[in-house]
Amino acid sequence: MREDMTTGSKITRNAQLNAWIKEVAAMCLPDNIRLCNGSADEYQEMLSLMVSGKTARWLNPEKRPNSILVWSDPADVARVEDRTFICSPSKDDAGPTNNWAAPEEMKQTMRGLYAGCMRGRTLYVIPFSMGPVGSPIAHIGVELTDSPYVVANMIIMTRVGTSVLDVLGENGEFVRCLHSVGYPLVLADGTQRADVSWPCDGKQKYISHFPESKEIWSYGSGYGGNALLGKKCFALRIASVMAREQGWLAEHMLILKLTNPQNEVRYICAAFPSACGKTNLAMLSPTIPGWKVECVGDDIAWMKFGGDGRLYAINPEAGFFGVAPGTSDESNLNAMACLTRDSIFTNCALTDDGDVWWEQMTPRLPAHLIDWTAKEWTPDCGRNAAHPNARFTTPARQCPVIAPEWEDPQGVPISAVLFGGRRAGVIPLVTEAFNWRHGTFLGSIMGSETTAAAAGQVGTLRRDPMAMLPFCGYNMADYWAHWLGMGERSGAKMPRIFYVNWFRKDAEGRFLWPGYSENCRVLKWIFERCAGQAEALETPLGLIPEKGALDLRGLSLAADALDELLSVDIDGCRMELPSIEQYYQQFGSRLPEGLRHELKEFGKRLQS
Ligand code: GTP
Ligand code: SPV
Ligand code: MN
Repeated sequence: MREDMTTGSKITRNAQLNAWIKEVAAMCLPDNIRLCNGSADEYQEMLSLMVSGKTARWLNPEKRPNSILVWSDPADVARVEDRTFICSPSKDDAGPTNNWAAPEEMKQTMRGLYAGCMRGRTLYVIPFSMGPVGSPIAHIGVELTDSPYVVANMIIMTRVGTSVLDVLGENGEFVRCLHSVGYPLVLADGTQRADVSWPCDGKQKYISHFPESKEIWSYGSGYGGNALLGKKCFALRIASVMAREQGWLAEHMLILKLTNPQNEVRYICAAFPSACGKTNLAMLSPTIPGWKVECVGDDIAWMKFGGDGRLYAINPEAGFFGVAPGTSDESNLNAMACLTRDSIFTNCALTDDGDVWWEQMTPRLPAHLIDWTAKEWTPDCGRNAAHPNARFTTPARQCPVIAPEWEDPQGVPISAVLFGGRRAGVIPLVTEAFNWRHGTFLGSIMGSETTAAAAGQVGTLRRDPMAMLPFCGYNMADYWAHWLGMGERSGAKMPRIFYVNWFRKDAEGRFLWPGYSENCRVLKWIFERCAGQAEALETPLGLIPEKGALDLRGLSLAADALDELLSVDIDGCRMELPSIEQYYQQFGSRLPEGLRHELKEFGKRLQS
């Protein structure tokens, strides 16, 4: 099948794929082309290649068997939202919340950057499935990349291999994902240069999406969502466009399975912005006896209607690319258990005995470390040892609480959808929407304080509708209309919608709610609401738990904390009305009438 390794003319059975590989090879000029099969041997080979190329180091095999630590270029540590573009034919189709460029102009610019950008390197062809191979909810992509780090991460995060090419067959459709770190080893004038441990383009980065042709072109970064193109680029930005065209949902949501002491099961999705607690909630260890949480997915949910009119969700990914800092036996024992072996650590610190460390990992600070910038670190040095967006990549199957049905090609039926963000004030611990349309409204006005998951300032409040602000591949107002339309289509069979906030603070700036495992108390109330059991109180914002409806047995909360957690700050809501109106205004006539109506009703409820 591999007749011509340098031009890629017959590398697979799929003629379109072969032609595309050939075209990219002619532009990027790699020394070799390699078709990846996703095997264990290939994964090991990529790790060894990274270690010999000084991109990675092996961790102590007695501490973390078969695991590596990678340090990136300090200028390439997170998603670059200001370099992310939605190149739809018209600017209005990208909408006011996305960066836009005309497709052909962008392609022309990027062709200039891609020209010869893989000189001296290997072009890896990664056929991957988002979702169980062959599932009716799954979709196929092919990433072309010059980064072994990307290959290894994609093998963990997606299903890579020949079985994908079998499903693709001779004529199958796939999303084209082109990626280059943008660091050729032979320059245009023919001079050679040595590789560096984390190749990237320090000056230019582009993460471009072409929704019409369903293509992704990424250049200049090797990090996370900028480079692992199956994740945010495909599974959210491009998939959100596909979902709208085809009548389903592609969302930035975890999926969890909740079982009560009577062995009844409910599946719940939750959309929180980046670094706002999805991985933690997805694997939570409940503190209420008899309740169980199992994980189906921790970052992305694809939901399609089943024959019964309900929404069924799959996790399109196969691994976790999780935030390391803050992860500990205390906060997320199950994530820690995933990480005991066969994992990739990026921008974590190195201990003297060859293990990894990050902030809050252990109750006691290590006396000495090498930090993520390869400098000596001691507790008094005044710097973080790990980058705040340091990440682990680990196979989902290593999670001790992975749900047995996590790879069910049919997906799991969703009973509730949660929205949430970091809100120091105003928003209560939990609020239930009156109905789907009101829930869509709550999702659309969701705000959150920014985190280190994206380059830029941390801790400023921004609206992040449905946690999709950086991930919606088309006009946000049209996306809301799609949400409303989905609800009209399936009515009462749609999941109930809730708005949660683990991050409310007191006057001294301390979290009012213990969070983490204790969030199971809120999950229990949600479960019971879905079963028509727990009591709720009507407020202008929505339905909040009746006093006593929240199971707080065994939890010691400060005396007035609960009152504050379960109160709607009416004045605070009133003060936000103008900013919501202003926010909506930028969408002009594209704003769905249903949301305009909800905002009006909200205003009225706040007056009375
Ligand atoms: P992405 O992978 O970027 O999409 O992030 P995520 O939403 O999966 O966030 P994650 O679960 O990794 O949590 C990020 C940080 O939020 C953690 O380091 C915790 O410090 C913090 N966090 C998570 N859950 C809670 C909670 O219930 N309460 C508080 N106070 N902090 C939390
Ligand atoms: C996020 O930022 O929401 C992530 C990490 O899950 S990344 O893959 O870099 O997008
Ligand atoms: Mn995420």
